[in-house]
Amino acid sequence: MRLVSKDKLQELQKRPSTIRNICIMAHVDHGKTTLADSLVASNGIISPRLAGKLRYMDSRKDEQERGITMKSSSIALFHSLGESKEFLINLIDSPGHVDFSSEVSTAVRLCDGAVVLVDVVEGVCPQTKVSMKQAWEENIKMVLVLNKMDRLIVEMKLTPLDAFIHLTQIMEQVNAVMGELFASSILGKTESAEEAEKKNKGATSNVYDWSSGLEDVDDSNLYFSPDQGNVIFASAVDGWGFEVKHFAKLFSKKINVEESLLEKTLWGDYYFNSKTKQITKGAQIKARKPLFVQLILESLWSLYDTVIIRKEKDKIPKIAENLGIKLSTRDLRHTDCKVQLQAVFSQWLPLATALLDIVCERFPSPLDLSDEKVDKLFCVPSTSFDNLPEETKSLQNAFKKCSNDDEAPAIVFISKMFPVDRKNLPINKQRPLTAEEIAQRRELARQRHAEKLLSLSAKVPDESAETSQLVMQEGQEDIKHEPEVVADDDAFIAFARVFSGNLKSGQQLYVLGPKHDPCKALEKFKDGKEVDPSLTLKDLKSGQHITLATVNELFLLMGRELEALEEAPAGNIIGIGGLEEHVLKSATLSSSIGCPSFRESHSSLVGDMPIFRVAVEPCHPSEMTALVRGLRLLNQADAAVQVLVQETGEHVLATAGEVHLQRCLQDLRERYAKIEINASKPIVPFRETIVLPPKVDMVNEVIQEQNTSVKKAKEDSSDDGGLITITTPNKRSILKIRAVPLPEPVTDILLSNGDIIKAMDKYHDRQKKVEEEVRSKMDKLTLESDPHNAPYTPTSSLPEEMLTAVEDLKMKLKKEFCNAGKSWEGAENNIWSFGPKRCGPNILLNKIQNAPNLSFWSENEAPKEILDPKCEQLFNYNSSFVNGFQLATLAGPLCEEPMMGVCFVVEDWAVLELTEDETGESGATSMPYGPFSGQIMSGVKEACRKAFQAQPQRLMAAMYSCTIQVNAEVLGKLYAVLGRRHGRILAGDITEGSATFSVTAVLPVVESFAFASEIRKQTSGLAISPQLLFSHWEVVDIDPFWVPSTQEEYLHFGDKADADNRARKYVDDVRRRKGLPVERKIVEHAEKQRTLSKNK
Ligand SMILES: Nc1nc2c(ncn2[C@@H]2O[C@H](COP(=O)(O)OP(=O)(O)OP(=O)(O)O)[C@@H](O)[C@H]2O)c(=O)[nH]1
Ligand SMILES: [Mg+2]
Repeated sequence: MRLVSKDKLQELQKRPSTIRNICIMAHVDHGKTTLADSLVASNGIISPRLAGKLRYMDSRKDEQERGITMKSSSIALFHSLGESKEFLINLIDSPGHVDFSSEVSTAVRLCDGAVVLVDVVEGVCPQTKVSMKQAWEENIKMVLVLNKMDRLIVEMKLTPLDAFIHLTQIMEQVNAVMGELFASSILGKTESAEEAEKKNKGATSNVYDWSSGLEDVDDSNLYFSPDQGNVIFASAVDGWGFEVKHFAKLFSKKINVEESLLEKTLWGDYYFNSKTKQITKGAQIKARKPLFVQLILESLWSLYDTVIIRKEKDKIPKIAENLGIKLSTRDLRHTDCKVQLQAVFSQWLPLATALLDIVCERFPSPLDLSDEKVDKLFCVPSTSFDNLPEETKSLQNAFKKCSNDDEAPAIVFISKMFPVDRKNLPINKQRPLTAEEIAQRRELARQRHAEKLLSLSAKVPDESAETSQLVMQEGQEDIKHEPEVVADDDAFIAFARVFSGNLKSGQQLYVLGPKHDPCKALEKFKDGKEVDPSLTLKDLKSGQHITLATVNELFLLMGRELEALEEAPAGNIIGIGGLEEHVLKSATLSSSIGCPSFRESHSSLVGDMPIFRVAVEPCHPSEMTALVRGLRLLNQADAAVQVLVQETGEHVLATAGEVHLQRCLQDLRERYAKIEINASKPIVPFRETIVLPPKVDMVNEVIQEQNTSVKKAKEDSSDDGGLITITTPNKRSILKIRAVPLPEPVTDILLSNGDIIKAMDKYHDRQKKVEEEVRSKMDKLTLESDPHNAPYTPTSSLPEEMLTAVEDLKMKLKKEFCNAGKSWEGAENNIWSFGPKRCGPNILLNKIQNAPNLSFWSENEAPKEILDPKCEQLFNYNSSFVNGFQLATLAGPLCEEPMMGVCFVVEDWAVLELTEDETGESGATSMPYGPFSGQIMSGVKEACRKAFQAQPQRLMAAMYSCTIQVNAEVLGKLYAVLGRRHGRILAGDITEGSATFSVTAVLPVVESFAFASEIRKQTSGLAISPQLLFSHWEVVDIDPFWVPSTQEEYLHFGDKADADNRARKYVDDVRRRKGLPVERKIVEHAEKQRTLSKNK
């Protein structure tokens, strides 16, 4: 029975100062949902007996079956502090599995506080760190819950003192993470501040300030410590939790020490000196029991010992009396000792009270958003705050005020869209019947029954068969009706937080897409133009991000249930229905178009890159439209899914990992498309690269001769160093290209700075267009003037921030090129282009003598005086050349996968004078080879591919990293599984105080299918399912074309080298999938066939 009515909650919704929006975050299986159960039970929504077993927030069937949470969901709870202070708590339970980390970011976005859970046995795990980082980046406060304390007693059988030491270690681990976060953010800030200062000063001073800025910052409130009141010790499954404050109160009278003193000393190296009756420091040195052990842990241990381990039931009433609690006779008689334990704890140390007290006391209300957070949310990427339009600035003030007046501007952020079965919407749900109605119905039913009986007895038996048929028919009709209900069965509800204003149903608001920019929008609509209210998402053209929508349905989120609301005041987390047509995944709603669009916080997420792809198709080709519709819905419902249609027409589903993929496919089959679907084998991306010629062969012998693959390519037009010379078919252009592997750090820099390069490239493009426009206008004005000498000034220079970013990137590249050796020195100035897609990790390097300024960095400069007519030609064909390079890097020769870490050095390029005929501009009739620019493009592409093939080629595989907790007994088996899958173990340490090892390893993504289940099988479940996180690209160090060539290799592998070549296998698999020719010997032992053919 619910203890708090909807009306009460609605009343509380109107008082922002007593609202708390919080989320629970942790590594997978650390007990978030179990903890949420306790809180939900405290409101009477579920029975306290079921708390911890029901996992109420896991509403999906597969969540219950698998035992992991897959989505974040919210519930509104009531809590009162003391008698008078009443609070509304919007609690979000988030998933811990790495595949669903995007769901965590949608949760954090809406919250002001985070409860971080740590399993005291497993300690800080990778996702713990990730969630803490997310909370830190969103500037929200954290409280730590050390969960599963019962495992220390029952499973690990530690003594109270050992447990205390273990707990201090866990606290250290958690605080180390906090320290790291703090240091990195402070260093980041001081760095940018220093740069700004340097600029202001004009970099005149040569004195460098070596202090990092860390020394001056106060970090005393940063760390978790029980005496600060931000740590709770708990066992969610047994429903208990406490902070040290609770025990300080309890014991201050008993041992006659002031409560405040006890609060500060209960945790730490203090002990109670029974002689002096004082608390003294130095428990460890004097080998005394710390207070925490003596006063707290020992009582817990003895309770567990009596009830669970020794099962001394008769002692329970005594214990209850000592603790001052009353147990019902039902609990006392219960045969399950766990139930008895929970009954004791639920009164002695109720978890919900402990946690919700802290939440209400420590977390800020929506009125106290930190300035930093407001600034961050309001920041528009390309503009600093001062340059924002007035309208936006005034909105920011409203945002800070969080006013729920009807006049206040409405600002709502939608962080995700989630599907709800229409049948479960409040409108479609049956409302509970009143007593009168029930009586009425009963009467009606009775009458019907009586009539039926009468008619049956009056009729002959064969007629009764007829009636039963009739009944059948009626039944069938019912079934026929059903699919109609199912046809549009899912409604998408927006998961949203109202930041300002009072949202009412029927209100009309602007829906601002994620790419909306208030500056541009205000400019566009300044002359009184209005947004067309009939526009929906699918009508929007590129560059348009605003639609107008009416908010029709507002919901109170209650975990599995939704309840209709008439209004939603500022500060609340709510659901909004009826926005399917307007919001794809996330959006901002506002009453003004001057409101910036709150950005997704995906960039900083690990594991968010959808690396796991499959192609899907319907089993029956006629159901294609259902599939497409289903994919569209899935895309809307899940922030981490990408749906792509490839050039081949395949529909590709990109997901975060195997578990996520399975969930998506299941959703697609059962919910969105409702058809049978075939999914291909997972498509794993590869990269192609080249390496320096290896010094040793496959059996670790030093190689004397040249590498085999080089020999093969030499038949083509290359010299010793792999320099390729290509002439275009019309013999007018000659180019010489060599491929060299890029130094690894340079590739890394390019990978991590792709966005800067892309932004700069886009900027170039735009500049070029402007330039051309200006020039064409000028041409019209002064027909005689030489276009190249036209006085043209660039319209605007690079934006300030981009300029520094680009300078920074250039400096980094310079440093790494310098480190890479003499041959690379100064290479950063000769970069012509990056590829593929103009921002990838490959470089086109310009080493042409007397070349015009064919450089990536200076493209934005106005046309220079070109001295040499020969060079002018080159300048004209610049883009063809670059495009050829882009094509080559997009699909390498091994298996048409993108290249990575390759540098193409253009050593020479000449274009001979062309007659007008040959340029192709005068009509292509006289041209046997097509337009010249096309010839150059394909020439460059071919040259790049050949140059690539002239070097030792390698495949690069995407790698997952994972940490696996495994019992020492089965460690060997785990290593065997990893070995079979070509994984590499990075570290394997025993976890202090337990028999578990924590193994960190990397594993190729392509070898990772069903990894978790294999590990579970092999280790009889003694290893905890690993979390696979994309980590990096790694060269598979085997030549895909390797054949034995040295004596030793023949000895070792035999002349056929039957042993599988892993790289070759990957290459062939990809080629087969893409329909490319695969070289394969079909006939292995052909002796017999040969004799046969001789006879012919
Ligand atoms: N011994 C013990 N087990 C616990 C405790 N809390 C949770 N568990 C168990 O841990 C398992 C996982 O609990 P969940 O609450 O589903 O964990 P979660 O953090 O929500 O997991 P995800 O949502 O999948 O990340 C369940 O089997 C719980 O019974 C605890 O305090 N003590
Ligand atoms: Mg969960």
